[in-house]
Amino acid sequence: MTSYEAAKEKYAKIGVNTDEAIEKLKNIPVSLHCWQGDDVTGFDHEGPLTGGIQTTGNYPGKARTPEELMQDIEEVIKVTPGKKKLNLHACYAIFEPGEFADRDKIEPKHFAKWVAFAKKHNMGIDFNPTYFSHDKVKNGLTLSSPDEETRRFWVEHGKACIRISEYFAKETGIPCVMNIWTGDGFKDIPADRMSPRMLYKKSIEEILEQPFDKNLVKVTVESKVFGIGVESYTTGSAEFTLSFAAGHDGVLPLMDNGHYHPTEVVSDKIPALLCFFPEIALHITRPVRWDSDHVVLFDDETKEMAKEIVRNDALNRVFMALDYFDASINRIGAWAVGFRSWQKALLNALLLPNEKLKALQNEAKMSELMVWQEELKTMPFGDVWEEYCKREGVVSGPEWFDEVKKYEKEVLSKR
Ligand code: RNT
Ligand code: ZN
Repeated sequence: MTSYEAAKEKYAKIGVNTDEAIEKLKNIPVSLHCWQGDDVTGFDHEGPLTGGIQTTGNYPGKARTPEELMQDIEEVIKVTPGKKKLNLHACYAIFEPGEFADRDKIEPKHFAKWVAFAKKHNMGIDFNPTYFSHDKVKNGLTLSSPDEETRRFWVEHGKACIRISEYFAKETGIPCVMNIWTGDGFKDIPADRMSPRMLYKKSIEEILEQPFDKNLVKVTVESKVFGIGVESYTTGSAEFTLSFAAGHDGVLPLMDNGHYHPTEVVSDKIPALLCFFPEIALHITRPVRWDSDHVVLFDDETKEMAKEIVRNDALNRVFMALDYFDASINRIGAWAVGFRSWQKALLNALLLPNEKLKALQNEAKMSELMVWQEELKTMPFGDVWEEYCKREGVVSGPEWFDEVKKYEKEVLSKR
């Protein structure tokens, strides 16, 4: 008997079918963010990363061109099991030599190479307007700027991005999630907290005037609590984005688990929002003391978030995307550890006897529930993970990193 067969029997005894869990996991799309490969730089500008987000570290081998970034993504695909979607930012537009289009003027053609790349790997595409790292960010504000010219520029950017998102959906046959996040806010105590929010509201409403098919483009709004240099006030706060999504047909709230006060947990917010929204979206990250965007690990809160999606039967209602960027370690390794961790979290959730646990809660058998939840932690999860990786054609143990080391030696070190 193989270790997988033994594990399968153990899980069967608690009413869990491991083969079914593996089959299910294979088909759950998870959005892989392109920006881990180049420290959120993109190809449409020179100059620093702005908007309250920061990458730290200077590990060699960063992707400098679209070709390098695509090659790196292929390397990540090689060492990670599971179905992927590609998550692009508008600043990753690809121009022909000598060509340039500013953010308010970008068109589908500037993303044609990404579409070809996504098609090659059977991936859908998600998209993000880029409201940072640009000289039209005026006094730290974009869509909530009191300067009409600035605000208009960024509204036009949002509209251009809706057109591009629809193009992605049509080309790939898979709906595109288009996420609006701005770093708009103030470093120090503002005198007026409402006007920027009224402007932000107006701006997103103007973006939504761009006609589009709501079945093809899912517009999401991401909240945040604070950013570097934007410590005192964020226009797109949790209450703002949640209320905006609730009040606008076809707009979904997006929760990034780095964007709340440190004792708040997104795992608890997922079921709360699922009571009201047909669909929601997530940015999965690892905040270490603050919104640090460390690589996602197979840790308790990550497991808990996956559990809430699986046990509430919401795999088709939650759009999952990864969002972290670490420039201090091998970027491919970082990318892959995060993707593999979320795969593990989903598998872990799929291997729980969720109905049995719910019944214990409903019967108020809380001691027994605690016993079960603790004992489940030592089930042979690793053997099922190994089998899943095997069936997906990737290495399950730490040896997958040998491939990354080889790539570092042969490709990254020469950049
Ligand atoms: C920033 C937000 C946002 C970005 C990406 C690059 O705090 O999390 O989602 O990380 O758009
Ligand atoms: Zn995010």
